[in-house]
Amino acid sequence: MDCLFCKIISGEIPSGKVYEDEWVYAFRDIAPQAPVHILVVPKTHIASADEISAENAVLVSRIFEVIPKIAKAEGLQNGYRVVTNVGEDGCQSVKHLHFHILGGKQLAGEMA
Ligand code: DGP
Repeated sequence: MDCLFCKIISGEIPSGKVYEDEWVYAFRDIAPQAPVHILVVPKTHIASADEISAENAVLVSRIFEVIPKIAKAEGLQNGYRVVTNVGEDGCQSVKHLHFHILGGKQLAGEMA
């Protein structure tokens, strides 16, 4: 499968890794939209949040266990935003489920 984030997870493409365990990989976004902009992904390929099912939902749970740890390590004690884009209308550019952690400044109040 020709998936950019699968290649990042495998190390074929370098990334600024901030966290890794058996199920989850997290790395700095190449085009940060906030002082802290990290992508958190399941190591297993899931195309988007639209593909979350009873069979793979445990991976999403693992991701959401990791997110507060990353936020703490990045000093986001004043808050942050977690975003996942889905499909064309959602402006998803990489078809591997990923959650953006955005923080390090007062974020915009509007989300769309
Ligand atoms: P989205 O638009 O939600 O699919 O977000 C994809 C994000 O992936 C976007 O913010 C930029 C980031 N990105 C794209 N290519 C690379 C890459 O090669 N390395 C890293 N670290 N991030 C990338």
